[in-house]
Amino acid sequence: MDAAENGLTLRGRLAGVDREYVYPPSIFRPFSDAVEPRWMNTLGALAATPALANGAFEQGPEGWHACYRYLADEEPGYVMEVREAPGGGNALYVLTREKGLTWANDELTEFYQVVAAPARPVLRARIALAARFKSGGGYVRVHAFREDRQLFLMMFHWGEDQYHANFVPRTIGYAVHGRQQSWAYLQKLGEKREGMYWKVGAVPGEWQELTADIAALYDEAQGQEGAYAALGAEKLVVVLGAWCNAREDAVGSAWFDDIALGSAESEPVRPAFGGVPLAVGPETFQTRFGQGLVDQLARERAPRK
Ligand SMILES: [Ca+2]
Repeated sequence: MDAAENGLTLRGRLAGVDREYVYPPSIFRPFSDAVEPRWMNTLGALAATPALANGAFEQGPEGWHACYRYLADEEPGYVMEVREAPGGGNALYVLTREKGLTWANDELTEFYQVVAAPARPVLRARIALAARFKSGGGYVRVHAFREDRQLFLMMFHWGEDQYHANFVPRTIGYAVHGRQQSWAYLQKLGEKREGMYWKVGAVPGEWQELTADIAALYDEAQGQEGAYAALGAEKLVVVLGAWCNAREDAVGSAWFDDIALGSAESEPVRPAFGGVPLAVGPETFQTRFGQGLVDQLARERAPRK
């Protein structure tokens, strides 16, 4: 690396290759705290905006934060772009795919906003799968905070083989707490009744609507009316993402559009995805994310006979 008045020159050489490569400055994308504030802050420390902005993506990615990732020139493993949607208008396209590297982990890619919690929040979103997922899927996630303390997390997700996704829970936990968490992070939240999970049946190529009355779902899950109001939630983090495992040809990809976070009207809103009601029961607190590593470690620790 050469430092000069007009900047740095970065030179690289592959092991065993004589020729040097000078990295052109154009390949370095600028990074600032505003691009991906989670690199410098815990999720709960981020300031909330008064309202969710640009939920229809007609102003491109404005108002949204995105994962900051290395993007290969060809066939990048991660895509998070606002594009012209199937059926017209702009929508967010998110893709995570496996890159065939032996050291790679399961991965996720996401867009998010931190918003002041409306009274009795209702989240609406339209979702269309770009293609059928394979050993992967996607989600809409909502984290609720009072000051910097996470009150709960809700995840409306689709896909397959959550069992082998060990780093997805860790990545989510890291963003919340700023330090390494267990692969059983989501399950542990469920045990404390702070993690709620709905597996929904997303159909490739079809726009489907998520209607989530956050307060009603929380009250029903906790079995107590007024439970949400008693939390004093101050801000919500709305996250749109796709994940996949480190398995051959694994992929998750989806379109997101018309994201809205409002207050419940006097008429109750029935929580649903694609017209199917979101059921609440003991399974709401359970998830398979991270279970593969939980089982593997239990086997390794079991006394040999
Ligand atoms: Ca749109």
